[in-house]
Amino acid sequence: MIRRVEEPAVALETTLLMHGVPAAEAMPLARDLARIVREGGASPAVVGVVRGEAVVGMTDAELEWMLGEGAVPKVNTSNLGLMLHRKRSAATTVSATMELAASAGVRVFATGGIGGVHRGFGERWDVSADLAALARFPVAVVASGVKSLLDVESTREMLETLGVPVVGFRTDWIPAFYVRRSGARVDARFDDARELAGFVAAELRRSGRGVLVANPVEESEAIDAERMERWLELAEARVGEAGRLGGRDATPSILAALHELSGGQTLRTNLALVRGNAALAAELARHMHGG
Ligand code: PSU
Ligand code: MN
Repeated sequence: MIRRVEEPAVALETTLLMHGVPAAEAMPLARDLARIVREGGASPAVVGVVRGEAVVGMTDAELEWMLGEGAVPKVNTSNLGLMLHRKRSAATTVSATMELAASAGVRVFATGGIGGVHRGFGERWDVSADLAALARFPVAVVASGVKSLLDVESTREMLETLGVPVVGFRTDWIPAFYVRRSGARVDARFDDARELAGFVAAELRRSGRGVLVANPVEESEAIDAERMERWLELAEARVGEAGRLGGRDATPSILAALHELSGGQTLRTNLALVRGNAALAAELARHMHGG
């Protein structure tokens, strides 16, 4: 593994850049996130697999190369090792990013939303490896909760089963990505970043597991719940049966359909929430490092 980062550090994932936003937005977003993390007093560490090498702290050149490749697959903890073995390149999801961040000693990670329990899991099991990773790797994941295309309540239950604390930053509710609140509650609310950092540092050390820090998108960029539900129905219909039932390609195709259907609103909200998470993650990393 290549580790190219100084503490306090904030890990950033490549799947979000490669598969979560339109290609034209990826590099500008990456640069923006890096700037936000630096302004928050921490160093950005983009995580990915570059030609068979796991990298924590990708260079701009490596990232530009990867984003230009087009056909780089997303990997989770199950196929990360295979990509290394076969000397391939891959974009890391939350689970694979957590694993690599943990082995590099990076304790804070900012993303958009985590994967979770898909709707319809009673018919066919599709639960993101992100949940198991939260129970395995001592990394705090700052995210705007769970994508609304998932079953948020079931995801919340599963996190509890796995023993993963879910804490809200200035909220009592787990956000549903574009929407500021779902019907599921956090375990505890923190209003002060320094106090939250104190809990996170102690909890990672104590439990050896992860923590989910739920940070809702700023109010001015949030999407109303009913409107979101309508767009989601349309997007799922467009993507079709394969998309609805899940699989690794479900998320990227539904997100792309949503961006189009909403006239770009979901994309604007998506970008805003990731930026907000990067800012909070940097603040946490700084406090956790004694700053
Ligand atoms: N949420 C988004 N955009 C994304 C993802 C989540 O808004 O691109 C990515 C993250 O990398 C997350 C992954 O870890 O999707 C989950 O995929 P799956 O359901 O296949 O585990
Ligand atoms: Mn899945």
